[in-house]
Amino acid sequence: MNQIESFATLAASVGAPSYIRHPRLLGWVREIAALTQPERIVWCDGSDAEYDRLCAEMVESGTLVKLDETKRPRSYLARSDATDVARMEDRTFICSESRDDAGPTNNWVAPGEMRRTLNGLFAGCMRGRTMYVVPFSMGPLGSPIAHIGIELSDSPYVVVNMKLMTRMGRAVYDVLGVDGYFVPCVHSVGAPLAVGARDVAWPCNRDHKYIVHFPETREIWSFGSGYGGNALLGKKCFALRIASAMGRDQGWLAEHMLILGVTAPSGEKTYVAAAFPSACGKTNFAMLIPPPGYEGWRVTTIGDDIAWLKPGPDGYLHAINPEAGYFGVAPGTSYESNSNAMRTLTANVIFTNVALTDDGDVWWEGMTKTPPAHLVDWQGNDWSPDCGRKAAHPNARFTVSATQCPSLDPAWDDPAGVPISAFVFGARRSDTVPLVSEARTWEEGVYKAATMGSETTAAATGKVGEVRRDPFAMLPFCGYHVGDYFKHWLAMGKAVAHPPRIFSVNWFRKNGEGKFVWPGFGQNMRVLQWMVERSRGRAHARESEVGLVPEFGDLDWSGSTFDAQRFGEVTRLDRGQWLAELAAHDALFAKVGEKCPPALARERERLAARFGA
Ligand code: O2Y
Ligand code: MN
Repeated sequence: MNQIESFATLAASVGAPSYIRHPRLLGWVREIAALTQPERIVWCDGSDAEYDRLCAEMVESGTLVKLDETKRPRSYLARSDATDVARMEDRTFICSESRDDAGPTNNWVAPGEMRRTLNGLFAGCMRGRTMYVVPFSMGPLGSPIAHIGIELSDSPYVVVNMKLMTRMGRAVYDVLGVDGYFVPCVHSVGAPLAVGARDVAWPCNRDHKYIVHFPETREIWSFGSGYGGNALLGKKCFALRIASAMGRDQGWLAEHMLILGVTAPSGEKTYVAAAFPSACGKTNFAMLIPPPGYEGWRVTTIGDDIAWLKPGPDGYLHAINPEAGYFGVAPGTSYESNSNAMRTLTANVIFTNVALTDDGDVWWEGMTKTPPAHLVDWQGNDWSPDCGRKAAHPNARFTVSATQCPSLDPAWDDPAGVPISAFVFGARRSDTVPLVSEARTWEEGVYKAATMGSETTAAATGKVGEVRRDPFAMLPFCGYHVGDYFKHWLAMGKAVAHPPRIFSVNWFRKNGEGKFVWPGFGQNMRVLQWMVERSRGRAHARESEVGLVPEFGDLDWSGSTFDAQRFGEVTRLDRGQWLAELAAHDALFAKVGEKCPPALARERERLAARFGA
């Protein structure tokens, strides 16, 4: 806005509704519209009527299939382009001023060069399309832990997903006022529509995809993809990559963590935050149902993927779930594996890339033991059980509001967040890492989390069983130098009077026959109970090379037939495997380079000494 232009003229130039009083926002919308040249601008209010209207328009255009109203009320299926099915780490960039601030784990391009590339790609990219202005709060509206973003997108699929995944809508402008801070997020599917041309069901750009973050100016620009984490910019882009850099600067943490509450039969409540790499059953743990024998215990869900944690006045780290919905992976989800998730999905869901049944419902691998005799697969083709293809894409997703989750914690929307007593770091390891161990000190815990490695799955990378180092489960999500991130974590332990205890877990140990030994799922409650008790200074533990560990009798085995011999198999420490593990830690620290904090090198020496290395 130049000095003589009135606010009214500026607002009128972008068709803004009268409740928007933020000149900088209006100026930015005008600037992006001038660059991208949309046919119209729509200011989203987040209402149910708007959601229903956009879904109806997408059914009309072929982007969504309406599911059977009696089987799956108010629910839809989207089928994406076959080139646009997942987050793309190789197309994700951290464009800090200095390469050194992005560090060795991020793709870096100089901001000036990237801006030139983006200006070229975004010029006219919304021609023939609508640019939606999507206001959203990550976290409860007005919470001191929450932050606001505005996403400009030419995808109505993004708008309806953002409505389910975030606190999206008009009330955000009340929090923003006339000059409140917001993270600007620009998204285009990168497929301008020529006058009179017919659109495709899933527009995207097959040749150019860029998911770009400018951590200093806290901007996100995403081009070419309409899928998940690439396009719903509140999630991985804002709530992890940009927020992690904000947390470093402002003294808080943005983490790839679920948040759950454990209520004991006495009524005592403990909150736990847990980080797992993708494809390690995070949603199942967040919605855990205690097994028979645990009558009176309850696990409640605050979040299934991301946690923002700030020091609270009581000396605890307080966590919120910045999201308001779940973008969960569908394959493998069943009433056996996660009945809370299945019950969440009975209505008001957007499914992406699952299969369609003949009676207008959805199906995916693992949902039932016996597949239906006929389906339409995620690419719209006829499917039968013997056709040799998967019916649902392995990364098929559901988008659903958290409010539908039967295990939703009453404090999930509390602006003050919940006080965290324990951090849990878990990964997929068929050997080496025991079922559970507790760090003796904050530094030992940071070392455990920093050196975490997880075996890759077909769904994640195509390569199976390779151990990929994934510090804090943040490898694809840390928006700055990973060495500085370790340093920040070390400092956060001193920033609060009551830092959470830190634990490592591994549900995935295999025996000599390659079979999982630990039953997992609801049985993880036994380990969770021990961690909760430990964080309250109770349950027994013994010293081991990798920290404090339970003996068989330290876990509650009510209702279980799991015996001491199998417990030995999932807790055994093999010196040879740990020497190899230490070598892998050394390789990671060499990659992190000079910024790797000396405290971690000291922890490495202590660990090596305990193994007599
Ligand atoms: O592939 C995508 O776009 C989604 S990835 C995802 C979605 C929900 C929660 N976590 C993840 C992840 O990759 O960690
Ligand atoms: Mn995740």
